[in-house]
Amino acid sequence: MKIAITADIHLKKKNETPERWNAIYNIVQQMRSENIDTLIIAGDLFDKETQNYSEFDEFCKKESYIHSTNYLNNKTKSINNQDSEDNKSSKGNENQNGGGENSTNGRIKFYIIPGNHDPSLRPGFFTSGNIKVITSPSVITSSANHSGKNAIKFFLIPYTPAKSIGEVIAEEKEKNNIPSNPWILVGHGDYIAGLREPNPYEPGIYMPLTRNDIDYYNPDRVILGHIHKKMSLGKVYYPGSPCGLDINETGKRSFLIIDTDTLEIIEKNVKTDYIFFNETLIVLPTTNEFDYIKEKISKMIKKWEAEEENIQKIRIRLKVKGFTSDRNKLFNVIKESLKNFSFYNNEEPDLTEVLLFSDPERITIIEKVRDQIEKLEWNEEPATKDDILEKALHLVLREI
Ligand SMILES: [Mn+2]
Repeated sequence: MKIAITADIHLKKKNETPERWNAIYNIVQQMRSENIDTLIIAGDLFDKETQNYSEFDEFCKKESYIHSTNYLNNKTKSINNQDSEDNKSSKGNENQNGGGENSTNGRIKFYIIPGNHDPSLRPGFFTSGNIKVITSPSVITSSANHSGKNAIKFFLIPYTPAKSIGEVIAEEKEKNNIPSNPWILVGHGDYIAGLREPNPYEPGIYMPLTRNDIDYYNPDRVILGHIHKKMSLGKVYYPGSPCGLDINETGKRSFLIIDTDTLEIIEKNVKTDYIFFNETLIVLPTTNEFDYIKEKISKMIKKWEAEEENIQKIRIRLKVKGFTSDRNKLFNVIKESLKNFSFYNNEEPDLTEVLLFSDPERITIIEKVRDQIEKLEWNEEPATKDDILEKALHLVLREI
């Protein structure tokens, strides 16, 4: 059986952030077409806590769904003090339920883990029977597969301020609440091993999970919300936000599907309203400087891997740095090269860090430097070739 997982949708009111609602709607559509009926949301479903959750409640009620028998067992085993709601065994014919508070009625089941933006979510905020809010560490179990293989246990941990994920697991271990393998840890926080990119959306460390925690408690997979950029590091996966929240959340966005038979995790693209790209280009005042920038731009566009139908969704922010012989011409060349694309918030290419330069001798030097840098075998760490070129430019060309 398959289960879908997303996080960090940061919903506000529909009329404020229609693109975020469209993203979760698209996830649900794709789940339907693959016959997946469980969605786990690993924190920050909402951008902030409000007094009104009715839009999401209605959204979940409306999603009627062709019934499949693959529900997570209804015996959501409840640890700590969480009320155990459903004790019906899943015999696969829930259509009989015919409504009632806790009936899922063939709709997609939403398991919501509170994140640092919505830490106080409670089941009482929602009336739709297919919404489960996880308010304390809880194990949910997938149905056994057709070949009768072991069911997979998901250990869901809500975000808790001033605690680490490791501390919570340790506490639960004391109480013998950690499931036996195979199990999947789902939480909301920072993974501390080799994480190079902090979350620019919110600096600071949130409910950390360390490499040692993972080695010691040994979940088979870990899926975390909080970092908005999708990534995987060993057995740790961040689905990332399924819709770029702003120009800094770039590229195509995804959600995850986990196959509980094989523990394979795949990424699925979300059809979003917009795709953001936030780019920086370096310009050089060489004799063929305008061809050079045109080529750079066409490489940049290639790298976006945008299908024809996605081109009109793209929103760009472009910062240009370096030196030119003609700022006005440079500006026009860039505009012309990107005429098929739209800029974020109708901005223009930003040329404020482009300086004028016209000394032929030093231009010859910088051409040579550029060619040498291009020849370097360089893995872009800790600085990119463009970063190096930019520094070199300033060394050679800046006014003395
Ligand atoms: Mn978030």
